[in-house]
Parts: sequence; structure tokens; C-alpha cells
Amino acid sequence: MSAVETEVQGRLGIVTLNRPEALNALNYAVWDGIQSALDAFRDDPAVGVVVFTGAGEKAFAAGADIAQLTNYTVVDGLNARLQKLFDAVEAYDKPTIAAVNGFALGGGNELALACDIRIATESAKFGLPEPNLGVLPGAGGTQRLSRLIGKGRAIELILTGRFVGAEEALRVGLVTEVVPQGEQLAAAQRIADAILTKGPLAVRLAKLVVSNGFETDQRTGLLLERLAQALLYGTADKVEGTQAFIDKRPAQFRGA
Ligand code: CO8
Repeated sequence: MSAVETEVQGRLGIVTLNRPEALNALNYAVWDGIQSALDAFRDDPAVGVVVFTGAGEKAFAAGADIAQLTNYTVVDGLNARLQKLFDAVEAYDKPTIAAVNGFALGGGNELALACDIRIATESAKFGLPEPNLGVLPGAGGTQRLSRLIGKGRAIELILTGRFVGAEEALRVGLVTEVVPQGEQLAAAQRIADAILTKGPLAVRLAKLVVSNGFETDQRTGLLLERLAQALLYGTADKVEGTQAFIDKRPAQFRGA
């Protein structure tokens, strides 16, 4: 059993964080496993959407591995490997879904925040309790949480270390859907199926423009939008997508 298990189901690439005895805490083996999964699924044409989830009933991931954290130095902080890994998740070429089953704390929550879409089971609990340990959410949490749910809510959660249940997570926009325990992969599959009927280049560029446009001013974002749209107007998929609508038939996209 490795610390990260991967499996392809249909067009879904499933990445399972697999240290249930430690609530799937993210140690070096998990970091490496996530990186390998990203590399493998990027190059696998069968995989259209990547979903992250946790092994067992209790946790998605309860954070960075605290035993490992005890040895971190200032240089480890500057190297910020986990922050960079989650940057790669956010910038990934294919859409990503976090199917959060149970605790998503610290680095586990930060992994979910780096995904495009977050869904949760009814028992999910989100938190960024790093200040309990004398550190801060340093794998993107200070930035991505406030961008997602607003600065006021994010600061309150980080400073208090309070855990947020699934219903509150839905209400504040931390997740887009809550499903019963055990149904998270089916829900991810349903979302992936919807994405995969779309023009693949349109999906890829829409993700790129929304993500990068969000990091800049509106004028620059609109420029990105215009340029991406101009690219899409030149694609065979645009010809096929529009013609299929007129012909009242499903589009057969080729990603070209
Ligand atoms: N790291 C290592 N082991 C863990 C972690 C963790 N984050 N979380 C849980 N475990 C282990 C426990 O030590 C325990 O192991 P054992 O059975 O050998 O004693 C096992 O998992 C089960 O945990 P508990 O017995 O504690 O289960 P409970 O149901 O009583 O409690 C909690 C569940 C509330 C989730 C509790 O385990 C907890 O508070 N965990 C820690 C949560 C936390 O503080 N997370 C943040 C970690 S720091 C972080 O993520 C920093 C990221 C940014 C910096 C990036 C640097 C790389």
C-alpha cells in the first residue's frame, strides 16, 4: 500500500490520500505521491478530470504531518515545497475536484482550496488550525481561503482555528455541494461527466482565464478573456459545437 493510491475510473483520475492511520496526514511520501499522480494523469489521455479524496471514513487529510513539521527549519519554510505543490494543483492542465470526506484541516484544507471544485460529505470538517502549533497556513491557506470566502471570514477561521461543518462550508461558498458519506466519488463522477461533454479546449481556457483573471485587475482579466475567445474561434471544436447545436445533435469534440 502506498501513501497515495491512483486509479482511473472511466475518464476520472482518482488520487486517494492513503494514510488512514494518521488521518491521511501529508508527509513526504504523500507529497511525492501527489506529484507523481499529477504527472501521470497529465500525460494520460484517458483522464479528463482529476479527483482528490481520502482513504477511510474519517478524513480527507488532517493536515501536514505534524511529526515531520517538528523538524522543519527556516530553510524548509523558504523552500515552501507544499505551497509549490498546491500551486501546481491550482495551475493543473485538467480540471480538479476535491471530494472531501471527513477532516480537511491545515494542508488538507489547503489542497482542497487549490482544486477547481470542492464537494463535501455531511461529516466533513474544514479548518486551518495551524496557529495551534505556532505556525500559519503556509500552503496557500492564508491567500486562497480569503479569496474564496472573503477576508473577514477567513481571518476569523484562521485566528480561532474553528472547524467548519459541511452545511456552513456550503453556506459560505467553501464547497458547492454536500452529499451523504460514501457518495462523494459518485458526485465527483457526475460533475466530471458534465465537464467532459464540453469542448475540451474551451474548458481548459475557461479555467485558465477565470483563475488568472481572478489574480489581476478586471481590464487585464477581460483582455485574457478576449484573447482566449479569439483562440477558440479558430478551433475545429467551435465549428463542431455550434454546428451540432444547429443540427440538434450532441457535439463530437476532438480537442482541436
Ligand atoms: N499529522 C500527523 N499525525 C496526525 C495528524 C497530523 N496532522 N492528524 C492526526 N494524526 C494522527 C494522530 O496523531 C493519531 O495517531 P495515533 O493513533 O498514532 O496517536 C491519529 O492520526 C488519529 O488522530 P486522533 O487520535 O487525534 O483523532 P481524533 O479523532 O481524536 O482527532 C483531529 C482528530 C481533531 C483531526 C486531530 O487528529 C487533530 O487535531 N489533528 C491535527 C490537525 C492539525 O493541526 N492540522 C494542521 C497540521 S499543520 C499543517 O497542515 C501545516 C500546513 C502548512 C505548512 C506547510 C509546511 C509543509
